[in-house]
Amino acid sequence: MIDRARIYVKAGDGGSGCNSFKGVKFTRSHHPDGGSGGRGADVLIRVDKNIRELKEFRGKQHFRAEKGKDGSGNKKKGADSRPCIIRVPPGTIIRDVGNNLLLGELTEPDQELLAAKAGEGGRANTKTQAATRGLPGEEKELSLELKLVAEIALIGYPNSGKSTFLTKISSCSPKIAAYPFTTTSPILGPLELSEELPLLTAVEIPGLIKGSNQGKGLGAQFLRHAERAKLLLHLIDMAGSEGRDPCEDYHNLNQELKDYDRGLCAKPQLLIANKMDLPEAENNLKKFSFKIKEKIYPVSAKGSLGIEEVLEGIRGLL
Ligand SMILES: Nc1nc2c(ncn2[C@@H]2O[C@H](COP(=O)(O)OP(=O)(O)OP(=O)(O)O)[C@@H](O)[C@H]2O)c(=O)[nH]1
Ligand SMILES: [Mg+2]
Repeated sequence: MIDRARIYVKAGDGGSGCNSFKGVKFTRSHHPDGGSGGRGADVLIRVDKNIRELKEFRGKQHFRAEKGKDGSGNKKKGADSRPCIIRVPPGTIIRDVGNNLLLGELTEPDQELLAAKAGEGGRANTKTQAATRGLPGEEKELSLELKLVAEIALIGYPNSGKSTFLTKISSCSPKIAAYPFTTTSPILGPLELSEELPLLTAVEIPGLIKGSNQGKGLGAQFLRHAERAKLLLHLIDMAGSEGRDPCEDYHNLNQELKDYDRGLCAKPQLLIANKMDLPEAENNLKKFSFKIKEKIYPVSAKGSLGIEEVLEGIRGLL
């Protein structure tokens, strides 16, 4: 997933004002009749909810907006130019590389930011003054960073059943397989909790294991996409597949959240004990709930058991 990009933007310069004089009939005098220059085009950054990542900026990094049209005789003003619009996914953070200033965060559909301001058009000539050139448009180097907009983030060890669970609560169909790191970039799924509530989004965060913050597995690179979440769904493989211990998994993952920091470990968590259809799970759950005094939702994502209770829990917490 491409979730960072750097682009260069240049707003349009203003068009030049026109130097022109018109003779007055039956006299030797002349009146100025130049037109002023048109305004250049702004560079706007706008959210397009159909875009999911910053991929297209790999191929195109330079955006130059059009210059304003020059003025002409007969007091004809040059036309203003139309803005150059750069489309980005919801959740894009825009910074000016030159001074490292945050220009804005765009999260809502069609939200817009003025990235570079156009130059005004030049003045037309007067009796005493010559016409002027248009002003230059701003130019900047910008960094774009994507932090997905999702109210709910699914976290858990590889193979704990995050993708399987996501297919049961939302209408998306990620790849599911019995090997770790099947999901290699965050997956978004729309989630309708009830007809009265707005449509929510859930995101599967891939590749968290002990040491993710030191770059193990896929590293903690994708945890950024859980930062906007209001709620974390923490999936634990209660069957302890591949000889793992569910209690250790739980503590290790929470340690990774603490090490990553940025408020993630303070977010409310809903604990989901998955794979309860497997024989080892029942006994493991007993041991687990003896050690960890939190509310636990026993689930079989594969067998579609316990899903409604989790949705009820989400409704309660949100
Ligand atoms: N028995 C059983 N198997 C499950 C259950 N949920 C998931 N699985 C299986 O566990 C394996 C991993 O499932 P995924 O949904 O791909 O797990 P994941 O957490 O998304 O895995 P990564 O994307 O690799 O991190 C698959 O073979 C699933 O069929 C469950 O409730 N019961
Ligand atoms: Mg997955």
